[in-house]
Amino acid sequence: MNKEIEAAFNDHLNAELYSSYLYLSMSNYFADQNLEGMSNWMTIQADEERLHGMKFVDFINERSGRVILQQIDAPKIEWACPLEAFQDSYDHECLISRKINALVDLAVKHSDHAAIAFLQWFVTEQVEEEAAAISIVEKLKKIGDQPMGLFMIDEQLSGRTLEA
Ligand code: OFO
Repeated sequence: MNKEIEAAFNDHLNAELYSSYLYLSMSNYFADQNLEGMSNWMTIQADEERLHGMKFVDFINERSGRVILQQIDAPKIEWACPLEAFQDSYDHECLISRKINALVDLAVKHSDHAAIAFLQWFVTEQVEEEAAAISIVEKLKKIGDQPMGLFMIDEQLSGRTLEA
């Protein structure tokens, strides 16, 4: 495995594990607010991010690279309101999309077709991730301070189950 790609994939593995940590932190913020549906949604999101990280672990190992686990930064722990938390999650997904695009550019630069093919799953996944987060952000903006609307969204998000 090309050393520059190996290092970039290890860095991205850390980014996926940080994503998991961030969403677990949001899940516990929502649990503290008695918004169990939003807490469930974020717990599932945290589980998915760990699985995304494991895809990088498996790929690096399959290509005879070396997985190097790095320190995971402490995530934010408090938000002013549910909207702020979901806005943060949308912004974070946009950041991850930019990182995935940079990995694709790097794989193209090195003509690493296996890495390009591997990354296509993530390119598609990021479209879904951004869409899911912005959809909740827009709903929360519409309901504003109405508790009934908040409880309805919370109930809706309680039904999410692990897919990835
Ligand atoms: Fe939320 O995304 Fe991973 O890749």
